[in-house]
Amino acid sequence: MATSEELHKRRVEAVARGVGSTIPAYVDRAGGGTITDVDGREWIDFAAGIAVTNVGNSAPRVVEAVRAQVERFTHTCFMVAPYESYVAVCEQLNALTPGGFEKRSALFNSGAEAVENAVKIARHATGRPAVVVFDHAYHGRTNLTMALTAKNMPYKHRFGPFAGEVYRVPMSYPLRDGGLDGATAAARSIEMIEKQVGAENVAALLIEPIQGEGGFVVPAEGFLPALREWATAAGVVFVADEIQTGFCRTGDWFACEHEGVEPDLITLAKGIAGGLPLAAVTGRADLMDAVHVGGLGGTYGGNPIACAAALASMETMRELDLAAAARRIGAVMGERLRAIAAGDPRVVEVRGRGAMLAMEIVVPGTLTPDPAATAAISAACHAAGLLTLTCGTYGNVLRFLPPLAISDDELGRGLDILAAAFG
Ligand code: PLZ
Repeated sequence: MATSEELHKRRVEAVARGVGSTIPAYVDRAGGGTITDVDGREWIDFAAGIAVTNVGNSAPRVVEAVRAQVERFTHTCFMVAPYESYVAVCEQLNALTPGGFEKRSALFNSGAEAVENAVKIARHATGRPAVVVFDHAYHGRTNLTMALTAKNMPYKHRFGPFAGEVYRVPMSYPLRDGGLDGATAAARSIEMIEKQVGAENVAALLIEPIQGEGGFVVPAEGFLPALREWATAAGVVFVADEIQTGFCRTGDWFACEHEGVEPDLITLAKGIAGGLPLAAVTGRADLMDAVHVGGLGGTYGGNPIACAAALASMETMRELDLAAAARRIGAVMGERLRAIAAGDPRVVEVRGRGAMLAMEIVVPGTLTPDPAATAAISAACHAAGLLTLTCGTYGNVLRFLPPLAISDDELGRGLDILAAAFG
């Protein structure tokens, strides 16, 4: 077998430079909470492919379901010749997502595609043009979703012009907004919408209940409910982007449940199908069904292999109670992260929920972000066998997203490596 170094040389000659990788090692196999490269080196996985393999890599039920489906048929296109698994995934999403009202779902391939479709549906149903998003938001890399995403580098730089009718308002970010309470932070954002856009022009308010790429920003309590309440009164479609927070990651099936928020539409992807590409928009039947027949779709959306994987993933989450696992991981990890923070003044905050935790890194005694220190700590983890990711508008957040199927032993070893990387 080729070595990671050899593969890297081939990659540089063959793969476009614009596609980056966190580590220069090439995967041979992965399972549970460990990734092994072609040279036999191991990493404890605190990335889960960016919050995707919540059930673990090659989870047994997923492998079995995919194998069985591949043998029956690989693709007919649901828009041409439909099949049961697509319907079954939609039934499950309608039942699992928050909101006791009647729902419908539609399936797509990627998170960005789900977000694009949620905006299409909200615009179509309301007849309004504007979309409101937040500082630090991340919603994807397609043209519309780049417009919805806040951060220039690396996502938007020189890729414009971007789609119009996108308006950005402040996020509740307690560490950096002077600790505004949720209601006050929401009032500030709402006033900006009303004065600068006009509520009657707004089709959708789109928000990540805990921001992912933007820095694992957890809004102050009451922020999401206040926005939800305003959207209802204003006839604005409240869209929760749960692409990173969904499927047990935060200790509930969906992060909105934490404060009892019921979105009109939810965008889903990542954890939905144990690593196979699948995404969805789930929401109020009246909104979803407003769109004319044939108005939504795509060749691969709800591919049968991805649907089989999704059904097996959701079954695994239920069977192993992975929401409880996320809470357990959060308790163990949170304690260790707070201990590290207590002994290192660069860590200004430990935040997150369940198995979605982060540390924000600053110049000690200030709120000045320190992306160089963040990158150095992350690199030390990689060198010592722990796969960590960074995020944040300022590149100064270390984030931890282990598979929810990680073993106690792997989790403990990973946290030991992390503690050592802080020195
Ligand atoms: N919405 C909340 O987290 C994807 C992006 C990685 P896609 N986040 C990882 C990268 O650098 O491209 C994401 C998300 C939220 C939307 C998306 C987009 O999902 O499946 O990557 O299109």
